[in-house]
Amino acid sequence: MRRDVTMKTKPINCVLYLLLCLCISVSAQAASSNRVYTVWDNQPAPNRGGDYGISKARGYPYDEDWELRSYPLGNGYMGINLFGRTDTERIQLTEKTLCNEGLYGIGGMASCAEIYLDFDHTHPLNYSRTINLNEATATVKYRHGDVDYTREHFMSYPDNVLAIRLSANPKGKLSFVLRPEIPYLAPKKESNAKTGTVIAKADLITLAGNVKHFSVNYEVQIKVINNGGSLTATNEGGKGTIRVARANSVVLLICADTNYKLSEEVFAEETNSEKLDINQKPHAAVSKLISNAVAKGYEKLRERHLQDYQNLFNRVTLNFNRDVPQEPTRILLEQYQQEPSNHYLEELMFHYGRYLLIATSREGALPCGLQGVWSQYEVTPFTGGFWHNINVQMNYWGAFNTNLAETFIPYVEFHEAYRREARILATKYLQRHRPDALAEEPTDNGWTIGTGATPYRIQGPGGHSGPGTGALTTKLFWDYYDFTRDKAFLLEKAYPAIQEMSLFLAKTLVPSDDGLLLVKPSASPEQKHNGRNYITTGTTFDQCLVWENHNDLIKAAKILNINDEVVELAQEQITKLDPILIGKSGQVKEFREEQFYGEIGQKTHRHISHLCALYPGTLINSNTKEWLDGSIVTLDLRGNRTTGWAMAHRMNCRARTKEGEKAHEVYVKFIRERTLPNLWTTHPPFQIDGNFGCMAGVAEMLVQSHEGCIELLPALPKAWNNGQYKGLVARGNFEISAVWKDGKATSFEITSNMGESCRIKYPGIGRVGLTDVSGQTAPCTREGADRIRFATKRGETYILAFTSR
Ligand code: FUC
Repeated sequence: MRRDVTMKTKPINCVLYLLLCLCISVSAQAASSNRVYTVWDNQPAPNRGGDYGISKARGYPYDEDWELRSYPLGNGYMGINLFGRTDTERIQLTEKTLCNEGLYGIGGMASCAEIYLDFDHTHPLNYSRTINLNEATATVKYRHGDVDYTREHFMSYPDNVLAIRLSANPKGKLSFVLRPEIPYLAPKKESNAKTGTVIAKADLITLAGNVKHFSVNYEVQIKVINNGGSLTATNEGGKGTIRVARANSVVLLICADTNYKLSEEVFAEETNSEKLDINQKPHAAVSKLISNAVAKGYEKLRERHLQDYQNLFNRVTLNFNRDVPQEPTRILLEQYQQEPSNHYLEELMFHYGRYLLIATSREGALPCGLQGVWSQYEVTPFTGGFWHNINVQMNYWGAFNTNLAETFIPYVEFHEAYRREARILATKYLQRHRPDALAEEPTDNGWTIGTGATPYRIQGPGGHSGPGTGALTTKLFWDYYDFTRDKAFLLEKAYPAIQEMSLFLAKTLVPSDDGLLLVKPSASPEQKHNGRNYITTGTTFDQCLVWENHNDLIKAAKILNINDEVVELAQEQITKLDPILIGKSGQVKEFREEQFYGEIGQKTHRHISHLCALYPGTLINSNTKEWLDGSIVTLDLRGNRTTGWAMAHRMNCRARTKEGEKAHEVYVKFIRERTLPNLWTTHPPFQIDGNFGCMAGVAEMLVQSHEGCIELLPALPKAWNNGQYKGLVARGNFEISAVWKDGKATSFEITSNMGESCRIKYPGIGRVGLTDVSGQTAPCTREGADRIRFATKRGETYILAFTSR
């Protein structure tokens, strides 16, 4: 799948980028705010092959070496896992649209290719393999015999190519066999039947074939460009290989595509084999990508990759003023697991999250799934798809405040393609549960989405998760607007999604005897009672999410000056939702019929869906003290003994309750217990949502903006007593920088990207003078000791410096 996307750069960020490059070159490793971040090891990843039988796999396929130790790179369309081996290198390639039947029959991402490079270097010295997060490049370096070998890899988004440069010093010493394979040609299930050939011809190897279930035609091309030496292509036994002998250096260019087209049709309830056009072959598209890459050449491709990537990555810096340790990341993690005293790893995980988000979610490609853009499997756990009862949303929670809003656009494109089917699902849902509420026109029932979704199918809500799942999704649309203040997005993208969601949700409500409106049937995601899904009326999850969606609709309508019937309905209904109830243990109740905490459902359940109103929702906040206190009781009683992403949700909630120490405590636990040596995070199994959830959590501890003001350093733990950041984003599209010492701010900078009025909250801020960058006093209104308000000009930066510190 490939659609044309024009490269966009924010002018303001280009300037920032140039400044950053300057700083990095002056002092890369200094304790400045512009560090070079690496994930690295002094050993290659082992490659012992996958295993389905071992207990850790919990019945899922499991390749421990892939999951724990290989290093991921991605460009949104495709991803690789790099093992960095010196005997036989393994580069496993995934292309997001290549799916087979998958678990549950709704499609599942499956491995696309295994690219082997036989070097037979059995005794490497001075070995290292490194991902440089500032460049999104990966390097493998070692000495073997009297030769120094270097391999550099990057996955370019603008040119949609994986580029690898292999070199040897002294020259003429680079020899290896390139031996790619198509995995899973002998499927375990007939429904995953796959064909394919690997053909080498001169300097090109082509892997092409078909995955039967959805008629996916796929193709991968590997172009070999040698400097010196010779190439020999052979096809013995049908196995296409290229032997490189005595080259000075070699560039490999690798492109992949399928006949998948993101469209309304692909989600339609048609037979699986008709979803794609079997006569459409990706050959021309892949050949074009390869010839484009060849024409540009390695250096130009690298330059374009860096320009694209660093425009995103360099927008944010964050530094807790800890020394950069010299140990390999794997050892650093082991040390942290023993004694979590080196807070550098907490900083590194944040930056790794941003690296991973850029690698997995780019405009024109599919959104980021449960495993990002990576799967080595034939049958990927949970399909690797888009899970809507929290996971896919969590992938994007941190996109806005960490200055990567455009990474959410792939989800918007995905949504617009599936919306026609989602409307049909809404009608079906209402036919089943609320026939009296059905509209005459089937298109007038709004849209809905349930838990499971893949590039080929979506499902409606029901069973273990209530209709609130849809509103957990639209929250992202509102947040995109609220952080960017892009009114065209609000009108064209967010409003239709939110308005039609309100329309659907309005129909799921039934009047109660006491004049309320309650979602029926309703479920708090995945909660079970006496071993069965607990289906009831008006769970806090569903009630709150109706409230959030209606509230966002009302706000959006006001901004856009729209008054339609759905807005009027939302205004009428929102007062009757009674969404938050406090129980006899002081807890925010999960179920209306619950009295004491935990009497219904599992006490330590991983989902804390009733706190979605605290985060990512905003209904519970500092202005609703009783509910905020109730949230703390719930979090305390629920505990932190849980799975990966579930810890990340708790971390964000603790940030919102402004409990910095508690937020940090769960972050530490998360890194110690649910982080793998390659810094992927695990549910288990590996799920990327945890990486993104904790990245969002770090930002949420450092700046919040959901209470009508920008609250600076709202949940700062002692462990981060000194530090600085630049470029985090607050609602209203303000870029925030902060420097603090001994737990207290020394200065803040606020860049106003949209010229909106700004309100800041921080202890003692009322005493601090506001200036512009030239040091001129800027007008500002004090609203007590801890709050100020000021008008801003678009593009201007404002400074608050605490002189006495
Ligand atoms: C949700 C969670 C599970 C898992 C799955 C992918 O259903 O409840 O724990 O993360 O998504």
